[in-house]
Amino acid sequence: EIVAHKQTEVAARKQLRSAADLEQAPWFKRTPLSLSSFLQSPDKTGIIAEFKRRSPSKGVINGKATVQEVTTAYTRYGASGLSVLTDEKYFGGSADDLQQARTLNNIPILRKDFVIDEYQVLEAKAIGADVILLIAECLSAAEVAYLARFAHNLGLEVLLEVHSEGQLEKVTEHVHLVGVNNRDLTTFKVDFNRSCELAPKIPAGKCKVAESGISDPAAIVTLQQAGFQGFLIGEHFMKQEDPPRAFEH
Ligand code: IGP
Repeated sequence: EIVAHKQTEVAARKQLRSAADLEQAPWFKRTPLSLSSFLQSPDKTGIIAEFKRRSPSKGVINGKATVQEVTTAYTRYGASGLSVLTDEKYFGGSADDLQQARTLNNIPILRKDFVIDEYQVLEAKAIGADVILLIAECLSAAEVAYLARFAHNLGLEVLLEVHSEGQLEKVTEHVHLVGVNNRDLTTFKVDFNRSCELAPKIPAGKCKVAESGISDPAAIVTLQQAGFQGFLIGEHFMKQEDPPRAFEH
């Protein structure tokens, strides 16, 4: 269902702005930052902090905080990277949110969306993203391989999200980071053990990222011991009365 919606959305966006036009965007010439290097930097937290207004599982998480105030606070408090939802229909995000974040922050930014077409990869580069997300659940092994190579050739890093051991077969040489989503995309259930179980099975040399449902420092320590270098956190920060303050605790 999501894939069908994205196909329609991409077709409409192509009409508004051609791929050739995206390549003329000022950000297109920028050299992207490497999220995998930032995650390994000892003076950073390993946290990839997400700007997320709402989600299909939780409804509205925060309808009033602005992308400007939240992302600059995330950066100030030591995030290793930012994740900005650009999906409008399910998450209330936009490409413009990511561009705003890019203008104000000099750390890697992940374009959080359901990428199914190379047009969205060009768009990611044009709006100033450094990393794209590919979701194994939504793509065949051949599609992952093709889109990952395409992104890599543009200098973007690729985070491949998996939820089961079988999906690890879709990891290719152009996938730089592997994310284990603790949340099942169909039932929305969060299971921490998922990350710990899959961690040892992730191919060597890939940066490991644990995703979803993380809200306390103890969980981060456990995940670190399991071999994770990155921790993707959205809701816990966004649901605070004052998300910019969340990092102080
Ligand atoms: C963040 P949380 O539970 O901290 O808000 O999770 C992130 O992992 C989640 O937003 C996410 C997501 C996705 C969103 C993981 N994979 C794929 C959209 C699409």
